[in-house]
Order: sequence, then structure tokens, then C-alpha cells
Amino acid sequence: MEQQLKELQTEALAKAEAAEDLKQLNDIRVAYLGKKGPITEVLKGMGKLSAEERPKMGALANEVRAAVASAIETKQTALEQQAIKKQLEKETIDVTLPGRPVKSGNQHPLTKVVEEIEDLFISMGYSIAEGPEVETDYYNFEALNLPKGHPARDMQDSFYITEDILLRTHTSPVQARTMEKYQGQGPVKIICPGKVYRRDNDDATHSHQFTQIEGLVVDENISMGDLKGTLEVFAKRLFGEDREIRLRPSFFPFTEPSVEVDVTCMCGGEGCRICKHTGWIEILGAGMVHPNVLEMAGFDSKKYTGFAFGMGPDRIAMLKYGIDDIRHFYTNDVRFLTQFAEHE
Ligand code: 2NL
Repeated sequence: MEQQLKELQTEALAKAEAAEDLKQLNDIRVAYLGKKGPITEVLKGMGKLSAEERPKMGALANEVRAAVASAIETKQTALEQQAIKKQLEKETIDVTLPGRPVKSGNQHPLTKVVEEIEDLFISMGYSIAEGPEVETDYYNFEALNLPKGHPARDMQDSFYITEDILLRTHTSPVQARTMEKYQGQGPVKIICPGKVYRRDNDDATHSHQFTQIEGLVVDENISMGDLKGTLEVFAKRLFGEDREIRLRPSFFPFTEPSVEVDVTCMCGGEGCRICKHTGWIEILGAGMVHPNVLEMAGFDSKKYTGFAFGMGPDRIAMLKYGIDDIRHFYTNDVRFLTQFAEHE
């Protein structure tokens, strides 16, 4: 029996040593140390032994069991370490590799143009004023000298919510509201940027929602000369110092007299498709604030005069960047939008 146990030990140790992975090693553990294993089998024959031999064999069996268990334990640690080492080698990270670039967004072209124009007027002492996009009939029309029955108030042209409430069709109501807040005390010097709405079928040059920037100056002794000088500074700063402007007579219900303002074309007067071979491009409308508008907002039109102007950043951005369709601003195709990034 002693011989059998020693052979079992030698055999188990050799197998443990030869195990190639943890699964094989576990099979060896179950085979030799399990309840149905050969050591238990051998010990079943203990009954045939003498009383002196029995404890000796019991002790030897325990020694064999311990030796096999310890060999398996040692091998297991070695195999586990080997596995970790292999894994680490496989997962080696090259910390010197450059990182992947993080994609950041960029400003919308309209936002860029609006902010550029805002900054330009802020540098001339203007404040920015904002107001609601859902307006009352009073501020959108009445206060701007567009009385009931005026064709511009047509249901066909505006988005009415009720008979008295609509989506603003221009940013002028913000100016009317702001003037009221001044309680007849000048000077008022504001720029009103924002979204406006008109009932239009969208095409390359029309959008039912677009942007507007209006400006308003009200003070004593404000003249048409102040308007012209201001717009000249504006046009030169926005489009280039080599540009000139011209004023043509026009009509708006809220200004008298009213003008339309053109800037010389980038073709330098040679004539091109953009200026339709005239050398001039229309960029805004303006005029002297109508006395009715001043009075309705609480200003004494004998003491105060003012000028106002309005322009469409959509159109200006289209001219500035050579964009041929206004709908590009609102369909948000990233292939379009990312062209206005100023960084990589
Ligand atoms: C255009 C023309 C214009 C105004 C807007 C205005 C506002 C008040 C009083 C007087 Cl509160 N006028 N705004 C004046 C003239 C022209 O816009 O073609 N816009 C795109």
C-alpha cells in the first residue's frame, strides 16, 4: 500500500507539473484529490492492515494528499501569473500615440454675421434690445403707423395666432416697446436682432422664418446726415473700406422720408451676376422715424427726431459668403455648416 501511495504521488506530481492550463490542472485536482480519487480508493483497503500499520498508512496518505495539493497550488499560481503576463503583453498601450482630435462645433454663419454687426454697433455706443417673437397687433403694426386695414396686415402675409396676436413680422415692435420704456426721454440708441416670421412659400430667396436686425436712434437734432454717416461707417466696416454707399428714395409706413441703401459690388463696378450688372447691391432700408411713431411711443416729435434702419442678416450672409440659397441656413446640413468653422 505504501508503494501504491508513493507511485500515486509521483504520478500526480508529474501530471500537475505538465498541466498546460488551469482547466487541465483542475481536472487533475478532481482526479487525484476528489472523493472518488485513487488515494481514497487505496485507503479503503486499510481494513486489511494491522493496528500498527493503519496509523502509519493514514499519516502517509495525508502526506501524499498534502504534497499533491501543494504541487497543484504552486502550479496554479504559476499558470495564473503566466496568464496575466500574456494578457498584459497583449494589451500593451503605446502612451506616446497622439490622441484622437475632439470634434467641436462651430458658430452658425447667421450667428457670426449677427454678432459681427452687433459688435460693430456696440463700438458706436449702441445697446442691444430684445423682445417677444409672439407679439400683439398693437406693437407689431399699430405703434408703427400701420393702422387697421393696412395691406401689410393681411392675414395672407402674417402668422396670426388670434385676431390680436401674431408671430412678429419684423423686429420693429422691440423698438416700439423700448422707446416706450424711455418715457419720452432721449437719447435712444439701440440695435434689435432676432427671428421674424412671414407667410411665404420657401424658395431660394424666401423663408417663412428669417432674421432681421433693426437700429434706432432718437435724440434732439438727429438728421438724415447722421443716418447716412452711420450707414457709411457700417458698410465700410462690414464689407471693406473700399466700398461706397448710395441712398435711393423709397417708402416705409414707419419712416418719412424713407430710403433704400445700396453698397458698391465686390466686382468693383465692372458688373457681375450678383449686382445684375449695375455695380450696386441693395443691403438695407432706412429713414427718419415717422412723427406718428415717435408720438405713439411717448416722444414729443417737435423736440425729438430719429433715424431707423432695418436689414436682413440672411441676405447679408449670402452676399458675404456667396451662398445661393437661403434654405441652407435652416436645413442644418453639417456639410454646409462646418464650412464656417474658424478652427480645425
Ligand atoms: C428693411 C427695412 C426698416 C425700420 C425698418 C423702424 C422702426 C421703428 C421706427 C421706424 Cl420703431 N423705423 N424700422 C425703418 C426703416 C426700414 O427696414 O428693408 N428691412 C429688412
